Amino acid sequence: LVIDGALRGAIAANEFYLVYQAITNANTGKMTKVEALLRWNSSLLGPVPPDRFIPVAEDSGMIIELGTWVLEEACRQMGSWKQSALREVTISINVSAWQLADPQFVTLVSQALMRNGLSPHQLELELTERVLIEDAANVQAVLAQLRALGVSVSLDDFGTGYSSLSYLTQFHLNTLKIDRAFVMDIEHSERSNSLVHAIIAMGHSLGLQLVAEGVETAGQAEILEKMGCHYLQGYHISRPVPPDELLRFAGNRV
Ligand code: G
Ligand code: G
Ligand code: NA
Ligand code: MN
Repeated sequence: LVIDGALRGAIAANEFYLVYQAITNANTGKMTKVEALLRWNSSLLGPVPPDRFIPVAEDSGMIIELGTWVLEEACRQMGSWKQSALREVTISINVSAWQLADPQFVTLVSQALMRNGLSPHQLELELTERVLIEDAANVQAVLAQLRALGVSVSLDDFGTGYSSLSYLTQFHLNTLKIDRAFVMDIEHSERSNSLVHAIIAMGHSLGLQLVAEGVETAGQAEILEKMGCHYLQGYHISRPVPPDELLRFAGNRV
């Protein structure tokens, strides 16, 4: 309730900002994508983590407005990187179920791209498995429209929660993001190691790109690269950082 009240007006008061986490090519180490992650510094509550305010924004419907702000801000930032070392990266943003159900969604995406002079190939949308089951028929239609537009779609936190392998054939996805819960133990647990290996093999045979999340050690990165995982994301590579820090990091990585 307190969060809900504080959320109202927080966009207008400029209390939100985005941080960016590098996603690197596992073979070359080059930064090919960045994930935009939302942060809120509330004037009333101080910093509130997204795990706490996103569900509240979803319950109140405010996530539509907030998600639109994220989309617009990420595209604006991307646009500002045109002459920089980051000009070729793809930006990945998180999208919640409500946004996908909004009849305006595809229009909002295409307008944000156009307004900022971006190619649709520079944008990737991250969906969770929960998004896919909410209204499967509509989601399929929206994903088809996004695909026609040239925007990529990735399935976030793969393997947790609502996991069903039928999603992989039912929905047209470009990328699977292997949840960090599996990546965490690959060095020490034979079972986690086998599971990640199997997910990567399955992704390959379905023509999907694979991103490992939560890569925290050089050992994990090496195992994942040997397994054929295409991209790595996690504290071992970089924490989520503000735009200026990302630019500095890109200087060494692009
Ligand atoms: O950045 P952090 O690891 O604290 O994020 C926690 C959770 O909040 C993650 O599940 C992440 O996907 C989600 N999240 C972060 N930014 C956004 C956003 O812009 N939109 C939505 N819908 N979720 C986000
Ligand atoms: O659900 P989603 O995958 O979007 O969540 C991303 C969240 O994971 C971000 O909030 C980010 O801060 C966090 N994160 C990113 N890399 C790592 C990592 O290597 N270890 C841990 N523990 N968390 C990470
Ligand atoms: Na994500
Ligand atoms: Mn994830």
